[in-house]
This record gives sequence, C-alpha cells and structure tokens, in this order.
Amino acid sequence: MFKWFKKESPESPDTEGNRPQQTKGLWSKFQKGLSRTRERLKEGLGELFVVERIVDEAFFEELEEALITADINIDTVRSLLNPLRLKVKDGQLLKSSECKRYLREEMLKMLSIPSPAFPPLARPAAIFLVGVNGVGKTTTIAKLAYRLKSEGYKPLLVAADTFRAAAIEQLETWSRRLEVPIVKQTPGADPSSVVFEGLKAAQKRGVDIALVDTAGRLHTKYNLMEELKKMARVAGKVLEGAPHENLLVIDATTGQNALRQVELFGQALPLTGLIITKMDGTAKGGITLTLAHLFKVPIRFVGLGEKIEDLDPFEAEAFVDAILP
Ligand SMILES: Nc1nc2c(ncn2[C@@H]2O[C@H](COP(=O)(O)OP(=O)(O)OP(=O)(O)O)[C@@H](O)[C@H]2O)c(=O)[nH]1
Ligand SMILES: [Mg+2]
Repeated sequence: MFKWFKKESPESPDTEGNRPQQTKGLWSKFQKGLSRTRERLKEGLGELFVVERIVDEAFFEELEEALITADINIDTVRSLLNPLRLKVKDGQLLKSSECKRYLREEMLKMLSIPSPAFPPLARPAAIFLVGVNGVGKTTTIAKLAYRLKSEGYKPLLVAADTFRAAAIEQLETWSRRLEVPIVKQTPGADPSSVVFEGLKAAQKRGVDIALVDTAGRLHTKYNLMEELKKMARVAGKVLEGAPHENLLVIDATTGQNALRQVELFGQALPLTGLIITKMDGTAKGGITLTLAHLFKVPIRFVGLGEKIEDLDPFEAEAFVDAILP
C-alpha cells in the first residue's frame, strides 16, 4: 500500500542521485503546482544567484526583499537569514551558491515539523476540516475521501455544514461520484447533531475514517467558534479521543491574513495540522514557511489544483526544491 508520509516512504535519492519513481511524481507535481511562487521569487532574486560572488550585507538585504515578495513575512525571512548573516559576521567568506544551499537547508529545517501518521490509527477515526469561507474544505474532503478509498480504507462523509442547502448537495454529489457513503440531515439542522449521527453511523457500519465537513466561518465570530467547540465535544462523546484530527484549511492566496486564522481557529480547537489549498493559483506560496515558522503546526497536505487527485501530502524537500529557482 502506498504510504503517505516521508518517514515511511523511500524518499532519499539513491547513490546516483535518482529519486524513486513515486517520489519523482510528487516532485514534478510540486514543481508544476508551485511554478507561480517560483517565478515570483526568481524575479525578486534577479541576478543574486546567477553570478557567483562573495556575499555581503547588501546581498542579504536584496535577498530579504526577494523572499518577502513571495509572501514570507519579515520575521521568518530574518530567522532564515540570521544563521547565514552570523557566518559572514564571523568572517567566513560565503559564496552566493553556498548561501543558496544554506538557505535551502534553513527552509527545510523550518518546514520539518514532526506530524502524526495519516490517517490516524483510531477506528473509526474522526477528522474535522475547518476554516473560513471558500478556502476549499468540501473539495479537500472529497480529495481525501478519494485518496483514502483508493488506499483501501472505508471513508464516510459527514455533512455537518448545514448552513446552506447547496453545501449538503455539494457533498452529496461527491458521495455519489466517489461512491463513498454520506450522513446528512436537512439544511438548518444543528451541526452537532449531524456529527453525533455521523460518528454513530461510522461506528455501526465499520467505517475507518469519518470526514466531517464544517461550514465556513469567520474566525472572528465568537458564536461560530463556540459552535465548532460544541461539535468537537459531541464527537468526543461518541468516539474516544475524537476528533482525532482537526485540520485547518488555508487558502494560499489569502496571504498574511492566514496568520490570524491559524491563531483563532487554534484557540477554538487543538489543530493537528494545516492543509494549504490553491497553491497552484498563487505566487504567495511562501506563506507556508511563515505558518510553519510561527505556529509549528505541521503542514499535512497541499492542494495543487482543482482535480480530485490534486491533493498531495506535504513534502518539505519537494516544496523547497519547487520554490527555489
Ligand atoms: N485551483 C485550486 N482550486 C481549489 C483548490 N481547492 C479548492 N479549490 C476551489 O475552491 C473553490 C471553493 O471550494 P470549496 O471546497 O467549496 O470551499 P469550502 O471551504 O468548502 O467553502 P464553504 O463551504 O463555502 O466555506 C472551488 O471552486 C474549488 O474547486 C486547489 O487546491 N486549487
Ligand atoms: Mg464547503
């Protein structure tokens, strides 16, 4: 069975530097999906890494500016460059190519946050997807259900976004297309009651993973965040330890507002990971680094397109290779 996480998959290149076939696929998807961020960085970097030179403070300042244009925030940029600046201050002569190699390593360190195995081991496991409006929660649930099903797991969709009839219909459409069962109630029903019914059904039907779709909500709306907490409490009453994952979905095109979203959703629920969607449509992929740096919440998946197979496990090395021109 295909393993989703790097610890379990043969990710390292062999002695000739060739990557295994499966990893090559992931690398090229990241390359393609993140091309706009890479282009933006390339423009910003200009000649910085083209002509080999010994780096100085002026070089660092230019590099700083270039990284900021890809939506990496200033604090993150400084922590990336600090170790390099220190080397130079200590009198080391650093070539621009070495600087690039160190930068890559610093980025990798920043992104390498230990994350639990996916899917969680509990059976059934309950996974909540939460986030503000339109970030791609429902689509991502469908993509996850597709992945899980093709891995031989039995997923179940729980339509706990009862806010709009269209939201339930959207999930129903996926349920039919993917031939994955769904638990739903009528529009306007209490989302916690759908969670209760959904997780009970998951238990009864021997489902492996219940994927709970939640309504988009503004992180600044107190009542909506309280509703989310209630849904989580109800889940915990049905299944021990549930929700086993609270995944916050972030739209990469959002930019720096994502920071506030992680902060406030994180106050409502213990976030076990982030899913960053719409990486393919933006030059702002650098936000990924800032989120990892400031919150230390692992990035679990990235959305690299609109198709059902366009959700990939986050791979720090593939990401860094894809954004650094
Ligand atoms: N290009 C691209 N589009 C995406 C990606 N993920 C989701 N989308 C698109 O984003 C739009 C919104 O997706 P939804 O899944 O309905 O978002 P949502 O968070 O469930 O929205 P609400 O339930 O209204 O809060 C759809 O048009 C999706 O096709 C992605 O990774 N790349
Ligand atoms: Mg939705």
